[in-house]
Amino acid sequence: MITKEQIKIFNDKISKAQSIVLCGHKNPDGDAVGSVLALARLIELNYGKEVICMYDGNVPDNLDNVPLRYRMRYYTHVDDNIPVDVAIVMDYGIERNIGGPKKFLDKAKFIIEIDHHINDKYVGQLCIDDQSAAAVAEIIYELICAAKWKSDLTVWTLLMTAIITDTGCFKYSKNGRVLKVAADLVDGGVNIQRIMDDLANKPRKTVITESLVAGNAEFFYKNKLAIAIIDNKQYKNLDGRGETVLNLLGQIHGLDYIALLKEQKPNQIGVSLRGRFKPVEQIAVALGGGGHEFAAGAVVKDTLENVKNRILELFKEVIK
Ligand SMILES: [Mn+2]
Repeated sequence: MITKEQIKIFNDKISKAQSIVLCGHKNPDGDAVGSVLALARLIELNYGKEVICMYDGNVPDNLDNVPLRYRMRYYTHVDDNIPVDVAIVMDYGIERNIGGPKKFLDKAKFIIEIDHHINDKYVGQLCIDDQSAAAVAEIIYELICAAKWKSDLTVWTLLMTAIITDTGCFKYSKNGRVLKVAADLVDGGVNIQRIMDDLANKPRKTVITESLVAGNAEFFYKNKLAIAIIDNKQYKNLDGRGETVLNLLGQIHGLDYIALLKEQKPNQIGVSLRGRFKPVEQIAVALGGGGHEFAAGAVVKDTLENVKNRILELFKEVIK
């Protein structure tokens, strides 16, 4: 629930600001990019102010066709010396996830955060947070309604892109609210099919790597567990987190668990775990990570072989 007081502060700070920067988390996903660009456009439409949108890490190729994508600037390409009256940080969760743009927050006179994660500490002085939202885009939509902002099809398309990516195409909707927002956006002219087609955009080497990795998966414990491995050479061809490999293997009848091991660097393995109606979070926690009940992960500083063996052991306990 967005309060009148929050809107008043937002209004005040943005109206007076000469220089505004926006960012999401490092390696921004559809929600971070979509929400940043949507809010940038909203501020320009409603306050007549230009803002700077920045990011750290990589923007995945599947977001190439997002409206206003060109507005996202790598943070080192933004002049260090610019004054910052207001910084708005979205979808960040924990401070460490902000990455390079943090230095622009550090010198901002005022920070606004808009988030749907659990925050370890709040970086914002104005916090428009809602953990029951399925995406930050849902909060932005509520902001549009509550503040009675002017909006347009570009904003709505960005919000829908964010919602579709963050909810895994509505799979992870936490409640009906996100579907109501989506319904409003469709009635406003958003074309879901067009957005989905635009999101299906990867380099050939990525698709070939993903299919090879899925094809080489190994199966354990009466085919209840699949382990797929992306070595360091293949990792460089990957775009995003290898979600496609998990989705492909996740269709196998009778399979309960999937572990995807990504050799990000020698001795640094990113682990993605999925359970089909079976919890995997505790295994991620045992590996020093975390996540959600059926989708979790960790980054383990060890060799591929050791991490694989550790995962086999952990699952052995679970699959009896
Ligand atoms: Mn998000």
